[in-house]
Amino acid sequence: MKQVLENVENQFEMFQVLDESGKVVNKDDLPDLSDDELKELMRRMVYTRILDQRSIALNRQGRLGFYAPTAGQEASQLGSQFALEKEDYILPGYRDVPQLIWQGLPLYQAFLFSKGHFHGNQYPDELRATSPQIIIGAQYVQTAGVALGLKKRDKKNVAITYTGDGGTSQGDFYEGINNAGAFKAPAIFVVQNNQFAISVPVEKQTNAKTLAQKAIAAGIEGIQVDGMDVLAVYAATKMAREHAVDGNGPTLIETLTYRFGPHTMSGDDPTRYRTDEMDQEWEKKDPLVRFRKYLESKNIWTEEEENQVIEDAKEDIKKAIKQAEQQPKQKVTDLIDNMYEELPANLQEQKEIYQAKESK
Ligand SMILES: Cc1ncc(C[n+]2csc(CCOP(=O)(O)OP(=O)(O)O)c2C)c(N)n1
Ligand SMILES: [Mg+2]
Repeated sequence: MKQVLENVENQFEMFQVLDESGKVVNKDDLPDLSDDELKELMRRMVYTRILDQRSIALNRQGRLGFYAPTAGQEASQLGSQFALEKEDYILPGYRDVPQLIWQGLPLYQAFLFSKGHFHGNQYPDELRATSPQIIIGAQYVQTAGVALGLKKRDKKNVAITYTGDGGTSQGDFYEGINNAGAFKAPAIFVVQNNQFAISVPVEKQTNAKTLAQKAIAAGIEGIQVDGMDVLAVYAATKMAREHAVDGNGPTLIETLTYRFGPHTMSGDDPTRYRTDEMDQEWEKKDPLVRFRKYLESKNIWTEEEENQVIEDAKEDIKKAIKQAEQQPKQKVTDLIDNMYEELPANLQEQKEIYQAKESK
């Protein structure tokens, strides 16, 4: 019995393309991306790092509401999103706003989501996504359903979802991967293993040596990927996407990553549950540093280009937060209208009371 488990666990070696110094360690799986595409990936990672820094500052100024920091997880988030097609579906968790933005969510709406304004969840028609899920793991079940729908409609598209290491302990996680496996639905289940569920380390979360191996019980593909290596995450997601649209069913991708900041801006203190050594060890794996080194070795990325991206990001953010702040405040009647297609009589009565107040 012990041998069976060991045999399984030994299969889940971390998949990597670039090492920490930006050198290609796996030529066979180096993705076929043009120089322009490589630069676009870098641009998105730099932009998203700035967005994270500015979002934290705006939150502290009281200009944003709920915010879950993303620095450190850019390769996991953007490498996987870069492998998607426009008509693929994203079912994100609360930390996955960057994927939505790069799939087409206007920045000012991302800010409105943070502020708890309903317009932050009214997505453009061409953006196929649900709004960030707060209930841990719930999006995994929904993804099985969306993917099955795509299959039944003969679409050559996938539904991709994201949860964290903590999310893999939820019943919804197992229900989602099992159901999608049973129906060979075109789903991609990403687990961003950032080592902690708020303050709980992954070693206390599960006795499983990897989270990727949880795929075995569902009879689906599973792979553990270096989540600080954007090319590895891209390559794994691209493979999973092809596998799914070819009718072979879902893949579980565990990305090994780290959040450099706190869990959210609501007040946890990472120094109470993480050591400086651990932070430093992961900072050496910073996905931006590694990819920058790779691009510099190919002579396709300069400091000037990076500074330009930073300036552009700051400018966009300034405009977007202004636009978000100009959005009319939400009213009680907006809440009622957004919740109900047909109003029960008691709410109709209440709505009229509020309408009268709001029109004053
Ligand atoms: C069903 C449910 N239980 C508990 C919570 C409270 N909660 C919010 S975030 C979180 C930790 C999640 O950790 P992980 O899945 O590793 O994701 P990460 O935040 O690290 O990206 C918990 C327990 C919740 N939102 N939903
Ligand atoms: Mg986590």
